[in-house]
Order: sequence, then C-alpha cells, then structure tokens
Amino acid sequence: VQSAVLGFPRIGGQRELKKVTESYWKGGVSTEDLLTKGKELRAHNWKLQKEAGVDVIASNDFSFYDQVLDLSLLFNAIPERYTKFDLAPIDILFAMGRGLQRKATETTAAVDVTALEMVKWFDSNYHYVRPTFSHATEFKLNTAAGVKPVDEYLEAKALGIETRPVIVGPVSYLFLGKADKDSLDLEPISLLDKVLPVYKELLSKLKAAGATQVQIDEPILVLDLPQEVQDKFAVAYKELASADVPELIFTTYFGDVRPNLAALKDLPVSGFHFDFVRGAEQFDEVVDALIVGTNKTLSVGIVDGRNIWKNDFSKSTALISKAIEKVGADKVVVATSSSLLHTPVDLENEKKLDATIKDWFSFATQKVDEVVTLAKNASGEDVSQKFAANAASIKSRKESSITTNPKVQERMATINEALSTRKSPFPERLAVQQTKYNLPLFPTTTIGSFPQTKDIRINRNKFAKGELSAEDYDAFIRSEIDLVVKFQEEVGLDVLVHGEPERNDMVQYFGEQLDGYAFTTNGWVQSYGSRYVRPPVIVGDVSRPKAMTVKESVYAQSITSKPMKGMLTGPVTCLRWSFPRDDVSQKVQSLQLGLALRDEVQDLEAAGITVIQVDEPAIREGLPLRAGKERSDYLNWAAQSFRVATSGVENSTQIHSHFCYSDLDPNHIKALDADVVSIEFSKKDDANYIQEFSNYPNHIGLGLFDIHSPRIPSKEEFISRIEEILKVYPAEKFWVNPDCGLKTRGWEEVRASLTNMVEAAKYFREKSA
Ligand code: THG
Ligand code: ZN
Repeated sequence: VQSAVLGFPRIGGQRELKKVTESYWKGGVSTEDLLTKGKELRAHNWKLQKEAGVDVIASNDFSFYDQVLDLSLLFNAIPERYTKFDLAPIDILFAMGRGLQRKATETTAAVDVTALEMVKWFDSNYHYVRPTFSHATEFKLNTAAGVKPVDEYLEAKALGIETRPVIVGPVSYLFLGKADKDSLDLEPISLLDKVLPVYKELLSKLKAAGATQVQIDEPILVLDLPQEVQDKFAVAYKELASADVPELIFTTYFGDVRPNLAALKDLPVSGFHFDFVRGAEQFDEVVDALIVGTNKTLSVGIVDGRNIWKNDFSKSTALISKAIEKVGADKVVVATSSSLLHTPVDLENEKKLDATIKDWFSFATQKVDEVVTLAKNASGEDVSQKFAANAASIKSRKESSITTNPKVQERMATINEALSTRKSPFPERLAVQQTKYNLPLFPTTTIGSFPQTKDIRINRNKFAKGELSAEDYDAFIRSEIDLVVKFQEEVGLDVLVHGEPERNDMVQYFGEQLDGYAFTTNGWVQSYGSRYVRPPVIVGDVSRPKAMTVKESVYAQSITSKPMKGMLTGPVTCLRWSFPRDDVSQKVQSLQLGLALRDEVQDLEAAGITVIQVDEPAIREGLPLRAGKERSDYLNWAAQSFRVATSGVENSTQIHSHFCYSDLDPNHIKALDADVVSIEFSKKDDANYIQEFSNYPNHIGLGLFDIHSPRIPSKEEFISRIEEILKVYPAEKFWVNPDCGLKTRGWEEVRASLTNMVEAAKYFREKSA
C-alpha cells in the first residue's frame, strides 16, 4: 500500500514565499533571486516528504501566485491587455494576478490595467485567478518561461526525487473560467476541442521527461454540473488517452461525486482519487462502480487537507482495510484528502500553544507523516508505537474537559424563535430609529476600518511583544481613534466608525478574546497571492469571558455627537474563517458564536452604542457546494445565528450588516432582518442585480466605490452612479457608502474619495428637498 500527498503548502515555514515575492514587487530583489527562492522552497518540501517516506510526492504544486493562473500563462490564455508592455513571463503572471499600475513618466503614459477576477476556490478560503477567455484566445504551449510542470519534474529528479506532477484537468480548467467582457457570447466549455491538443502536448512532454503518472485534478465533479459538462469528461479523457501520455490519476476532492457518477464510468484513466473525509458516504458506490473489477488504482483521501485535527488512525485504518478488501492491497494508495495547501506548514513552529491542545493538532508536515504511517500499517509494517501515541491523543481530546462547557450547552437549549427575533418587525423599528437618529436622506457612512498605517502595525506589534505598556498602547489607540473621528466629522459623514486600529485580522482578533478558541503564532495559510491568514481554531464550546470591543467604541462615541457604530464580525464569518471543530456540527458552533456575540451586542447597547454593525462577508462561501436540503438547512442556521447575535436589543437600536467578496442572493440576506445592510457593489453594472436588491425590504447601501483600487471617483461619477441606482431603487431606503473597509488604502485617497462621496449625497438631498 503506497502513500501519496496531493500537494504541500508552498509558502514556507516562515512565510519565505510572501517575503521574497513582495520584495520582488517593490524592486528589492532580482528575478533571479525570486526564482532561486522558489527553487529552494520546492527542494525543501520535496526532501521533507522524501525523508518522511512518502511514496508519491507531488510536483508542480508550487506557484508564485496561483496554480490555476500558472496554467493560463502556460496555455497562452493571456488577455491582450497584459501583453502590451513587453513584460517578462513572470511579470505577465503577476500582472494578471494583481493588475499593473505605473505612474506616468516624461516619456511614457500612465498604465492602469486591472487584475483578472479572483474567485473562491470551492468553499475554501483560498482564491484562484479565474481563467478568462475571448474569441481571440489561442491556446498553445507558451514556452517563454519554460514548461513549468516539466521543468519542476526534472528539477526534483535532479535531486534524486521521483515526483508525480499535478495539473488541473481540462474540464475543470474551462468550467472554472469565464468569457472576457468583449466575448460574452463565448461558453468556456466550448473551447474543449481547442485546449485538448495543448494538454496532450504537455502530457507527452511529461512522459518524455520520464513521468510515469500525472495527478489530474477535476474538482468540479463535486458541484452540480449541467449534463453537457458531464458529457465532456468522456470526450476529453478519450482524447487524452489517444496520445502517448503518462498514467492519469483522476483526482476529485472537497465532496461527494456520486451525482456525477455516470460521467466517470469507463473513463480511460489509470486510477481515481476520492475525498473520503468530506465524502465518506460515497465510498461503497464509487469504489464498486469505478474500481472493482478494473485495473484501476484507488487513492483513498483520508488525511484531511482542510483542517488541522490529528487523524484518527483507528477510524482511517478501518476504511483502508475495507478498500484493500474490495480492490486488493496493490491497488490502494493512502492519501491526503486534498492538497495540504489549506493547512499551516508545521506544528513544530508553534512554541506558545498549550501542550495538551497542541497534541490534538496536525499541520501539513505532521499530515505527511500520518499518510506514511497509515500506509505502512496497511502494508503490515510495525508502526504500533505511532498508533499507540495516536490513540492516546484521540482519547485525550475526546475525554478532555477543555472542549465542553456545561454553561454554554445549557444556554444553547434556550435558543428558540423568541431569542432569535427582534421585538418588532422592521417598519416599527424604522419609525423609532428615524425619530432617535434623525438622519438625513442619503445617510453616509463607511464600512468600519480606516487606513492601517505602518505606525499602527508597529505599535500593535510592540504591544504584543511587551515592548509597550498597556497604558501607552491604550493611549496610542485613543489617539488613532481621535484622528479617525475628527477626519469623519470634517468630511461630513453621518454615521461614524472608530476605524479599528486595535485589530489585525478581525476573525483572529475575536478568536483571541473568546473562550473555546486556540490560536497559533505561525499558522499561516495562503488566501491569495502573497496574502495569508492565520485562522484561529475552535477547540471547544465557545463563550465570551468579557466585553471585546466596548472600550474602544465607547471612547469613540465620547468624542462625537454623531452616532458611532459598534463593529463586530458575525457568527458565520467567525466560523468560516476559523478551523472548526470536527466533533460537533457547524450549526452548533455557529449558534454558540451567535450567543457569544449577543452578549457583546447587548453590552454595546447598554454602554450607549446603539448603532451596531455585525459583518457577515463569509456567509455566501459557506453555502454547501450542491443545491438541496443541506443548502436550505445551512441558510436557516446561518441566518438564525446572526439573529441570535442581534435580536436581543431595543427597537431603537439599529443593526447594520455588511457583505462582500461574493455574488449574493438578496433572498439570503433578507432572513437576517438587519435594519441596514451595505454590500460590495461598485463593480456590478447589471441592472437586473440592482432590481433584485430593490425588493430588499429594509434599508441598503450599495457600495459606490471600489476600495481595492487607488482610483478616486469624482463627485460627478458618484452622482451618475447614484442616479443609475435610483432608477430602480427608492431614495428613502438609500444609504451612501463605499464597497468595503478602507484599511488597505492610503489616507490621501480616502480623504478625496469620501469627500466626493459625501458631496454627491448632499447633491441628492438638496435635489429631493
Ligand atoms: N480575513 C480572513 N479571511 C478572509 C479575509 C479576511 N478571506 C477572504 C478575504 N478576506 C481574503 N482577503 C485577504 C486580504 C488581506 C489579507 C489576507 C486575506 C492580508 N493578510 C496579511 C498578509 O498576508 O500580509 C496578514 C494579516 C495579519 O497580519 O493578520 O493582508 O479579511 N480571515
Ligand atoms: Zn467588506
């Protein structure tokens, strides 16, 4: 029985990849330095796996930005706008990933090319760069920078390490892409005939280089697929098999493929990989239908690539034994469920984690060892010591009192309709709120954060390291709040925020203050490009020992007569951006977070903060990948958790919420019953989408400018945008705000854009007076 790892995190144990890429972007290191660092990271990861005893080690799992973007570059799916500047291939790659901005010089005009769209990779917190096709796309192997999968295969070989290259398969590659704006009539999947010859060429080159197997990822099989897409698998793989290519291991992950099972029958591939962590129920059916009675390999995805809990060896062994029984030991491979990209690099780097809890965790490096140990055991090798240690850890976690809090569980039993419903329906609340706040028409506000300057980060780090006393730090935070409040008053905003200088990542910030959570010092996971997050871990029942945000909000309110918004992150987002428990349901965890946040909301209200925003940017990504009951259940508990958090307040308390990063269905947010919502909207120019939102019963601010761009919209531009929305959207429900928080922007841009935005609001107020 062999062991396989589908992919290893490429960021390095100390975020080496981030450091070198960002330095390269700033001109700090040369292209050569950058490429050398990449080579070092790859060698390190391969050796680590080789030394651990992994039989099948992935190559081409490395990327300087994103593995899907790498394929677009290699296949020459490069929109024309990126090819005009005579850039080196690596810079074209970065331009597609992050856009290209250059100031004008005496001899050259300014350049402002936006990036390709970035989309969530299934339901993970990783984002891929969306392949973008047009009628002008001409697929071919673009060898300007070599042929990455072949080159990296040979690079490993030169180190004496045989690897299995991984590439995204043709059907998923096209299906996950989109048509460019000049070619909207183009169906990406219709390009299959054109892209297959390039896949064949690439696979043949891999074979010629010596690769015996390729891991070909077709993760879209866990989605609901139109029949015509399902039908493409037979077409595509028949065509690939007609060339002289390595053995193909057809790889799926993140769910259950059964609804698309017919599409997989009789595919000419050498083996299949399934995720039996997320799709355990599919085992019998997929194995019987696709492996039994054939010559194919069964790769058993059993070590979780999406979470950090230690594998339960006895459970996994039972499944592996079942697999061996069904198909024979020589056909079974023990594998990670997906790439380990979604887990932090190495638990050994955690020096501050409580020893008991640390013993329950497994990061990528430890997971490599788990895969090897499970495979050895299945092959009859003696790994009894490792099994004994594993059993002890699993038992320790199961029996630990840290994970259960009877008080939380008692309180969970009190959740009912009344606890999750506001005192009165929105129209009645609106009436009292209008009297209380007396806001003008077109009220202006921002989403919460203001520029996170270097000074802020330095002071926060000093405080974390103990180099700054609590008093000095508090004084510093107050001085930052002073600046932000004064600024908003000058600009003329109506509902103010304190700017969040005390927060790093919001989910991490709340995780650090809640009981039931553990957090890491170095547990980074790539989110997109050079941006990483450090998800906190929900270890046990969650509760709030003391107020988390009241001090800052109360201080901010004390220095202004305008309403000051309290700022919280909602239960679903806290859950989605943490590593969740796997011993209780996500619903339970979300409702517990709802209760903890309810206490915070009530404390804010009691302290006089009566406009409270509870953000849920991750609510859309939590939606189960397939339509059906699971989805409606999710929507119900997600909305209920939000309402548990926000409905313990008076009618006069105004609850706001904010959504971004996704295409939202207005119906999903209705059920939250927030008084005011603000959503990312500036890049949507679809009148139908505005129309859909005009049916939203409560008040809503459609984001008026893109906070990801340094561009400053003029007053006139704001006016024409608002006019357009007003064609379908009633003025009395209209809030005026940007798309999202301003923490990544500079102060100059923020001043200019907000000033213009407020001026535009005033224009419409006068017009309707
Ligand atoms: N927080 C978390 N998850 C997220 C987002 C978030 N997922 C979706 C979206 N936002 C992803 N966007 C980002 C944007 C910026 C950064 C990370 C994810 C980022 N990270 C810092 C870095 O890599 O330099 C580190 C931040 C820190 O110091 O904690 O800038 O907002 N959880
Ligand atoms: Zn946002």
